[in-house]
Amino acid sequence: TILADILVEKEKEVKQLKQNYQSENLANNQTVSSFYRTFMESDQMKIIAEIKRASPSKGIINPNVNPAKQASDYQAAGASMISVLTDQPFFQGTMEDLAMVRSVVDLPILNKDFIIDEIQIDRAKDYGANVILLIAAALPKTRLEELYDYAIQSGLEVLFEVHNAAELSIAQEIGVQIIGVNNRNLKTFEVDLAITEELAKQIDLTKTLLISESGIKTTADVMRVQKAGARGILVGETMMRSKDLTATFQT
Ligand code: IGP
Repeated sequence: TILADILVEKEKEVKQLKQNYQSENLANNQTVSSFYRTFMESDQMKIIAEIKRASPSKGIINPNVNPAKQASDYQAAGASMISVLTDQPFFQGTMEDLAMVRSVVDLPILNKDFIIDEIQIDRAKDYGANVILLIAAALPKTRLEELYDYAIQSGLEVLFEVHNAAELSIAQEIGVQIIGVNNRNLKTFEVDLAITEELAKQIDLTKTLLISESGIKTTADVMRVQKAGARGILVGETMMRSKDLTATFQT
């Protein structure tokens, strides 16, 4: 599967990092508002806008994007958080993209990557991220729990991504505060917003922040996941292709 292929490359990247990477603070670590709290306190649907040049499912989306410009446009249009995809082999992202975004926005930033080791969490923080992604499908539960605890202890928040009931149970056993339901199956690339509807029924939405991720394109899509209980949406492709972000945000 594609996820397995990505993880093989990640193992190599982490091995390199362990040899070469010295953790140091590279960003001005400004205080930003808490992702969990700002989203829980609002009754308006909040948008996490993603910097995504390419993806295995869609190929090239917007290769020449200037991440700093795109991020400040997202902020101006009303984004509540910026997601920066930093995986290079499959998504054409870099950690430098994250650093550039950090230098222009004061919103919380999500480092979107396939995290399998603590060193990637150190690096995310060093480059100015406030939130990391952990993907339930990528690792065994014990390892997810270790990485979750490590990120929280490092002062980061965690968006914990699930796609089915078994993965949701793992999230609940770990006790995560923020759950991202990925509507896209990372194995087949099939997108179905019903995944958000199904899993939301099994989540205590008074305590857990629910984010619906992937495949959100229209006002109807937004209304649908909002009705299911999502307080936020993570949107990549539609934002990257938008010619008028203010209009896209209004939908
Ligand atoms: C955004 P979309 O369909 O709006 O471009 O999706 C985001 O949800 C997607 O990029 C994503 C992702 C991931 C990418 C969700 N989970 C995990 C890489 C890894």
